[in-house]
Formats: sequence, C-alpha cells, structure tokens
Amino acid sequence: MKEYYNPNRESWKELLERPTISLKEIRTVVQPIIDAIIEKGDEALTAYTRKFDGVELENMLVTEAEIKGAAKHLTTELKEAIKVAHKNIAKFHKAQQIKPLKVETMEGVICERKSVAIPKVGLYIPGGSAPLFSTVLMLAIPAKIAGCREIVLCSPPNKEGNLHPAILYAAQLSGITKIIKAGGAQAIAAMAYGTETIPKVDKIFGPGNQYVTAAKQLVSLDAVAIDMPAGPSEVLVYADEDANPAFIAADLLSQAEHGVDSQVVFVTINDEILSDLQKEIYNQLRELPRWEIADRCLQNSLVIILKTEEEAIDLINAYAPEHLIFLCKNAREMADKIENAGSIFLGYFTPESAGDYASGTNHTLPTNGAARAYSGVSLDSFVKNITYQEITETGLKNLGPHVEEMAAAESLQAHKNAVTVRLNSLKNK
Ligand code: HSO
Ligand code: ZN
Repeated sequence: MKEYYNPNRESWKELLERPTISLKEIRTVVQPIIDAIIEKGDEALTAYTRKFDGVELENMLVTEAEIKGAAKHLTTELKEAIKVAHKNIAKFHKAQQIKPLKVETMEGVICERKSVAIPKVGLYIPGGSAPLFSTVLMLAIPAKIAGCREIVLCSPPNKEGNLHPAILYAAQLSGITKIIKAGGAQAIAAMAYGTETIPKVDKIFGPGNQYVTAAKQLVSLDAVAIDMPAGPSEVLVYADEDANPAFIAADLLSQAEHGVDSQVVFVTINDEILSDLQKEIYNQLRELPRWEIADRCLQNSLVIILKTEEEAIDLINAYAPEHLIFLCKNAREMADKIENAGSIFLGYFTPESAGDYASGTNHTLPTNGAARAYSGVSLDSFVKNITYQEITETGLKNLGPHVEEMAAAESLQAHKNAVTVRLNSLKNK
C-alpha cells in the first residue's frame, strides 16, 4: 500500500481519483450484440451463449426440477445461513415501506402520494469465479416486497450448462421462478428489449463486468431504466489507536479479494499502528486462496495519515466511499459528520462482510464517487411514487382564480380556460 503523510488539501482530488475506465471501446463491441438481440431474439441469445459461455443449451429457462433440486447440493449450514440472511434482509427492507400520504393543502384541495411497484424488473447475477448468490437476495427480496409483478433473473451458465445451486436456492427462497441461463451484454439486451423467452422489463438491476455495465448504459438511453452507475467496489477504513490491527487488515483484505481493480483506502491520525498493520496484512494475505488478486489490488491502494479527526472527515467526504468502516471509539459521532458514503459500518465489531451478506442492509451501493448524489439499492429502487389530486367544488372556488391568474401570465389561455369553464358552470348552479 502506498503511504501518504499529511497530504495537503490541494492534492486530495488527484490522490483520491479512481482509475478511469473508458467504456467507449467496449460500447463498440456491445452495440452489435444489442442489435442482434433486437433483431433475432432467442436465436441470437443462444448463439452468444454458445460463443461466450461455451455451452449449447437445449433450454435456457431453468426448469422447476432444477430449482427444486438445488437444495440437495448445499450443506445444511449454508442453507441455514442463507435463510438467516433472507430473514434479516426482508425485515429491514419491509420496514422501508412508506405509508401513502394525503394532505389537504387548502380547503377542498386534496393531494396524495402513493408508492406503486415497478411492474417488470430484471435482475442480473454475474457468474464467474465467485458466484455472488448473496446478490440474488439483495435484489430479489426488495423486488418481492415492493410487489413487482414480473421478476426475471438472468445469470450465465457454466460449461455444463448449469447455474450454481446456491444462486438457484437463494432465488427459490426469495420466490423467483423465472430464471434464465444467459449472461453478458446479450442478457441485458434481452431483458431490455424482450425475446420470445424473456419478457421486456422496465428496470434492470445488478452488477457485472465491463460489458454488462456498458450494455446497461446503452439500453438505458433507449428502452429501460437501470439501478445505478456501476464501477469497481470500494472500502475506506478509518481506525483509531485502539483498533485491533488484525481487524483492520481483515477488512481491507475482504475488499481487496473482490478484484484487482477494487479500491482500498486506509485513513488514520495515528501512525503507530502502521507497522503492526503491515505485519497483519502480510500474515493474513498469505493464507487467502485469492491472495494473488488481493495482493495486486493492495499495490494500488492507499494509506493516508492525517493530523486531526476533522481533516479525516473532510477527506472521507471528498472521497465519497461506497463502504465506510469506522473502527474507532467515537464511530457514531464521526458518522454523524459524514455526508457522502454508500453504507457506513460503526465500531470495532461491525465488519463490512456482515452487510455484504446478512445483517439486513443492501450491498448494492454507489461506487466511483456516486455516493455524493446516489443511494444504494433499497425498496425505493423498486417503486415509483405516483401523486394524485382531487378537488371539490369548494376547492376549485378557492384555488381556481389563482391558477387562472398564473396561466394568463404565462400566456397559456387554454390552461386558464380549463378552470374558467368549470368556475362558470358553478356560477350557473
Ligand atoms: N462487497 C460487495 C458485495 C459482496 N461481497 C457480495 C461479498 N459478496 C459489494 O458491495
Ligand atoms: Zn464484499
């Protein structure tokens, strides 16, 4: 990790810059895939699965028997763990439901707001070396609670033409039945435009590689909404003098093992822990099955030593981390001063892993500084808020003249008339 002692404020922006990933070139690869799906539907999808996933599928739709059969491939302990996670995530997301709002703004003028589920949503779950079945829970549970009426899940098959049983088990537990063996840009295009097998959805959720991200961006220009701009995952850990170096190292490494492009930042005002921390990182890293990935990631990561807590808060707000861990006594006090972060972990016994899997919060969070303006996925991401109004005769008498006045001032006579004809009808009564 590269160490920076008291970097001056002018240098922060450059120091904290994430590597820019240009999706420009990738878009030129992805656009023809999208076009082929629009034109040829399932036929193109099957051909891309053959080409990119190296498997000839007879049926891309996962059968009921496959879904039911998944549980027997998992240990009792893992199934139990997934159930606990499911329960906590469901509990936290259920509590996010907002009650319908009804306000009489003036006598006879009633304004309302109610959240209504997005009818059709598509969930994308990447395959690859670490099958992220936890992401199934993070997306499927709020979609179900919101009441989305059609939920389709796409994930790339392995060489044998199967999905990982934990992905199927988590989907089944969450009540998802339409699961499709398709991945990459082609799966995103299929959900955006629809094929014979895959329904066209209104919004697409989920992480993915650069091709998936580029495809999501491209289809969002035209056909469909997407959850958020996605980039490599990040953590910023802040620790005080009482933090256990083993805890700090473990938290940094848990982020680093995600990928070589993961962003890991450590901030402290106490440089005495650094030598113990280095030793801990080295010892723990050696034992990790994914040590090569974590090691490469750490080479690009930062240790920043500052003078005061206030400075640390300012730096964290400037960075706007996806995950922020406070391993310090006054974690709550520090957290109250944070205005930019995706999700905050408070105190020595709150590892990010808890939120990644099972505490209840969502792990789909804004990266790449997007936390300045975006929230992570939550129940809100699966609903829209529709407003309603109803005006009584008295209400129109109260409000109408003001609307007429404003409409006339904007030179919009027809707007004014829509009120005038009604007020006139009331005069004749
Ligand atoms: N840290 C990842 C989520 C994850 N971690 C899934 C393990 N599995 C992005 O928030
Ligand atoms: Zn993680």
